[in-house]
Amino acid sequence: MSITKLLGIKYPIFQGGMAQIATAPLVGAVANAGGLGIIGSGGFTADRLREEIQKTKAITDKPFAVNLMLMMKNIPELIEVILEEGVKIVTTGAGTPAPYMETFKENGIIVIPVVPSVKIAKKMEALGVDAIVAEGTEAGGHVGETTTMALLPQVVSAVSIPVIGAGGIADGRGVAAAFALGAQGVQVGTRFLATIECPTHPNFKQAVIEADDTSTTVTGRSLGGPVRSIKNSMIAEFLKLESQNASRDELEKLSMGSLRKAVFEGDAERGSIMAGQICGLCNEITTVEEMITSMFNEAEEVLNQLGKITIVDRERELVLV
Ligand code: TUI
Repeated sequence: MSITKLLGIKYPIFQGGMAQIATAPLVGAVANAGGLGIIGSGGFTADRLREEIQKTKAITDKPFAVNLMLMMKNIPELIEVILEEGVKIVTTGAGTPAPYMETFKENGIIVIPVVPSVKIAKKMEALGVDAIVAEGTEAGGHVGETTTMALLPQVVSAVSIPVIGAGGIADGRGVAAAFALGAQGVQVGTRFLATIECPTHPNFKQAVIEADDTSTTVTGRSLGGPVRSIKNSMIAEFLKLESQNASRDELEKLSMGSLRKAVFEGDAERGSIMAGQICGLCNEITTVEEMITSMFNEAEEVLNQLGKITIVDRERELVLV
């Protein structure tokens, strides 16, 4: 079954479950535009998640999902809320959903983990998940080391469940490329940061719009949790401390609360503006609907054009003989 049929959506696009950002206004808009909106529950209490689910239901009657950031300690409480509210699609990140699979399956929940490697993709398939998001290191936030270009076809070859491509996709060309590599859909985060419905401080959006292809970097490798964000004075300080082998305590003190500082206070210098390498293509703010429809119109155009291209000159041998 196609991923769109399985999930009851029109366009095969997931909106990444970005912590503190992917809340009701964005999720509801994506669902109404025909994509899969995903509430980012990272940093939420159970009550806050319930509130966001109810607000989303007030905006849309279309399916939507909740992302569980598995480094969080309150996952069992968040799952209780997901069950009580009847949410039927869960994506996971930053860990394994193994301890919760039985609960998910007993309750008919579709489980789609985000993975950064072939090894983890295979492990997830063996758990009985329904599909996989293969996320390359171009993505924003918590990332692995392999690029989307290399990761996606390797994951597609390694598993027999549907694969969604993520990391570095912001327009129709990226969608077409992901399909060429064997994906059945795409997950997009950064491009949604430059939408009207994205509920971040205007300074956060501006930083994304102004960024180019070299504006992001990865911090936190020394802590075993690499995170991609737009360079600023806090990130420069973090990298300097890491190069001096600073302690975990010192590094965590610097980054504590920095995502909220960027998202809500608009502090573009001391806050953490998590975004992917494709931010250089996110140059104007549009509505979510405009974004999704133009992305898929362009993807169809690109794929049609590619169908007309001659790559191998089959007459060449004849001409030469
Ligand atoms: O999770 C993400 N991206 C995120 S989470 C996040 S919240 C955060 N806030 C502050 C500091 C750090 C994080 C921001 N961005 N993407 C999905 C993703 N999952 N990327 C990598 C993974 C992953 C990593 C290891 C998935 C599974 C895994 O291991 C599973 C296993 O079985 O070992």
